[in-house]
Amino acid sequence: MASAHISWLLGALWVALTAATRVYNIPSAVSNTSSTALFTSTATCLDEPKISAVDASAFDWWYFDVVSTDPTSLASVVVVFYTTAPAAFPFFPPFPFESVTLAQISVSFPNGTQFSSIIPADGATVVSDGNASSGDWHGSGLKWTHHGDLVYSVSVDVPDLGIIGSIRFRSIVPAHYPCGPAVGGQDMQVAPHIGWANALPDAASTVELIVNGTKLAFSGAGYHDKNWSDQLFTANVASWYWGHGRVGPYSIVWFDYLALDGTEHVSAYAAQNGPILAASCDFTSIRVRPTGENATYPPVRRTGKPSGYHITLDLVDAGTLEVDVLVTGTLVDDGFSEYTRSIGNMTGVVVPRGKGAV
Ligand SMILES: *[C@@H]1O[C@H](CO)[C@@H](O)[C@H](O)[C@H]1NC(C)=O
Ligand SMILES: *[C@@H]1O[C@H](CO)[C@@H](O)[C@H](O)[C@H]1NC(C)=O
Ligand SMILES: *[C@@H]1O[C@H](CO)[C@@H](O)[C@H](O)[C@H]1NC(C)=O
Ligand SMILES: *[C@@H]1O[C@H](CO)[C@@H](O)[C@H](O)[C@H]1NC(C)=O
Ligand SMILES: *[C@@H]1O[C@H](CO)[C@@H](O)[C@H](O)[C@H]1NC(C)=O
Ligand SMILES: *[C@@H]1O[C@H](CO)[C@@H](O)[C@H](O)[C@H]1NC(C)=O
Ligand SMILES: CC(=O)N[C@H]1CO[C@H](CO)[C@@H](O)[C@@H]1O
Repeated sequence: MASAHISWLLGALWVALTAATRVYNIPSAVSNTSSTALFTSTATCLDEPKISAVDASAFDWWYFDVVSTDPTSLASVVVVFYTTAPAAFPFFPPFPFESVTLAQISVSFPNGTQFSSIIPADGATVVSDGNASSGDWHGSGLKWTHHGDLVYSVSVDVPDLGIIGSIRFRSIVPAHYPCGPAVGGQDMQVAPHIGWANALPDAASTVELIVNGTKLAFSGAGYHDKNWSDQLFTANVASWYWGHGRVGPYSIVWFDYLALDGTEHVSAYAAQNGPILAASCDFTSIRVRPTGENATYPPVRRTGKPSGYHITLDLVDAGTLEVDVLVTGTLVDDGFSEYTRSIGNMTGVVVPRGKGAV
């Protein structure tokens, strides 16, 4: 009797594990099989690969960052795991890498001194488990793991660059898709043919790295998302403002994008110590505009980097959140693309519902 009971338990466990865990081995060569992308969510598998193959125009990336919550510090770290043919993605220097599996690490010290490098990997393995995943970009020294859906860590061991250490993320707010919560049946396109799944909109994070003998240790606001497409990135994008941060008790993520045909696409997310207040891609849910220097909108190719942004985010029942972002440091200004990534101070006020509607 007892042994029959035990084998039933093991059997059930085995079924549960095989149903939940999926392993993807991604070769480093460009695929000659044309790629298809998944754009409707299932109840699970939020952080798993979303393209069927990495052909010459498809891309799929896993992005992690942490920004110091000390407003006097410019400390940050960004780690990105790409599967992309370099041509599919314009934010790369014209380098001679053959590999479509590339890892990137960028750090900035509290005083703003920066370092960034892209490391080709010899293929990659992604293991999807529930709504979370782990990834290993073989031979790059960079990988990520997870413990349940809420805790992620990125480990770094790149002796050639002199960088070693780890970055830990503990989620403090729920995951989401562009237009709503992380449930099944959602449209995962934030704009035509651009998929987005935000596993960690805000995470209590700690960074412990040694960079060529210098310690870079800080705690801050962490973030992890993934983006994918079955088309060339530049086929669709004219401008794109995106960011995340904490203002008072709110964790926010904003996105305001202008397509080449002039159509604006937005996504707004706000959560307060846990519950989601807003998760929407409705046109009225958010507006992000540049402010101060170089505030030309829509931006043209010559427009320099704005000195700030104003965000109006509809918190639904809680009112409207008006946020000003003042840029304190620029992390990416690569000189070959218009892509920049910045750190800034955020201040905000909540206008209660029914007030200030002029
Ligand atoms: C794709 O096709 C090219 C040209 O025919 C070939 O050199 C390459 O090995 C192929 N790649 C794969 C992964 O089969
Ligand atoms: C900034 O900080 C880094 C790391 O501590 C240090 O190596 C560098 O010399 C500093 N730069 C300046 C201009 O102080
Ligand atoms: C994935 O997240 C959704 C939404 O929170 C939840 O309903 C579902 O149970 C999760 N799936 C797993 C396997 O954890
Ligand atoms: C560390 O030093 C080595 C040798 O000088 C250099 O190649 C590498 O780029 C440095 N790494 C960083 C993160 O500055
Ligand atoms: C505004 O753009 C100019 C030209 O690109 C640039 O030199 C300047 O630094 C920019 N201002 C800010 C605040 O970044
Ligand atoms: C950001 O906040 C810090 C701390 O209050 C302040 O020292 C710094 O001047 C601010 N920077 C900007 C651009 O507002
Ligand atoms: C790191 C990064 O740029 N992530 C992007 C993923 O896609 C969403 C929606 O397109 C953007 O808001 C993020 O900027």
